[in-house]
Amino acid sequence: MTWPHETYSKIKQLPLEEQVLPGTSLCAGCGGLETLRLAAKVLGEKVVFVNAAGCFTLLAVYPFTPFHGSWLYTTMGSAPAGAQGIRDALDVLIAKRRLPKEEDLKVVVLAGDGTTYEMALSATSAAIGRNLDFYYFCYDNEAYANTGVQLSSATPYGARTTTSPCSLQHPAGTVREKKDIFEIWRAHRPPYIATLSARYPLDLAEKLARASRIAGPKLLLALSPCPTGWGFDPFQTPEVARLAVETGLWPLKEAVQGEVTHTYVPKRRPVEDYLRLQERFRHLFEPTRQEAAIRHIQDRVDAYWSRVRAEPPR
Ligand SMILES: Cc1ncc(C[n+]2csc(CCOP(=O)(O)OP(=O)(O)O)c2C)c(N)n1
Ligand code: SF4
Repeated sequence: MTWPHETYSKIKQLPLEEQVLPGTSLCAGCGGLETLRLAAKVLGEKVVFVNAAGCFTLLAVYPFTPFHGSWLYTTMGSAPAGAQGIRDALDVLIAKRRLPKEEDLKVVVLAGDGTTYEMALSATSAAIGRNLDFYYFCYDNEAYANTGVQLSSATPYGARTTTSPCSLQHPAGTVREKKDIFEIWRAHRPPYIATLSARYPLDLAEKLARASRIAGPKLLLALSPCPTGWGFDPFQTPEVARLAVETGLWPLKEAVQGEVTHTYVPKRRPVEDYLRLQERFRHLFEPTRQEAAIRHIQDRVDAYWSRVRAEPPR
């Protein structure tokens, strides 16, 4: 089955106008920035970003930002509360006719995985519970990157971080599994959740367009290859992003009112093709190949896609 594209089916349909202008101090080849750039094109100009501390802090150097829209900086745990305050203020201004409805803004939390999977999770849960009308855009680089690439709950099995190095006691590096934030959000029954990849821009744009038509809490979870933290050359960002999807490690999917659809089903290359490109997994191959760890990662991906094939939509 092919996923129907209602708004974006050709690259030339993507908005030409840039909402995130060049000239930020993020690293060259930052996959998160590319994902945000594409998402912002669809969101348009009338946006206020509520940015939790992280790499994207570097997007703005007061009083300048690369955005056409507005930007508010918050602590890691309080971005959803910041979004609530802005949403309430906008609603009050509209109700009092001090702001025309056409000038309403989309309220978008912008946060890394440390914030999303951990520090702001209870605030996010509460915001979803209050049915806050906001977007939550997570650039998931699978670590606390901005402070030195430490382990987060989004770090995948087998990856090395500065706080989970591979050692004699832990030859595979991280042996915790990545937290399933998609399912944690889905358990709250928000109206819209999607995973994104910058390497699949039409899939990404279509999901942003769908989210824009839905009121309430919306999660947009973007895998964000990080040359600095993952250890690959910046020119390889598109290839790393592509292989995450083609190996089946990063499923592209959405959940509308809780019902999951896989928006692209890859033929599935071996996970090794993806792992081998990155320094954070190098110890799985050198100096000796860690067959059990590589097999473990492959088995988990195989099991995931077997479940997808077996299960009817929920
Ligand atoms: C409560 C709190 N603890 C620690 C910090 C220091 N700090 C600033 S950015 C950051 C990393 C954020 O990680 P993540 O959300 O994954 O975003 P990334 O750095 O990957 O962009 C940390 C720990 C902080 N700002 N607030
Ligand atoms: S550390 Fe990684 S996520 Fe952060 S700006 Fe650099 S490339 Fe992007």
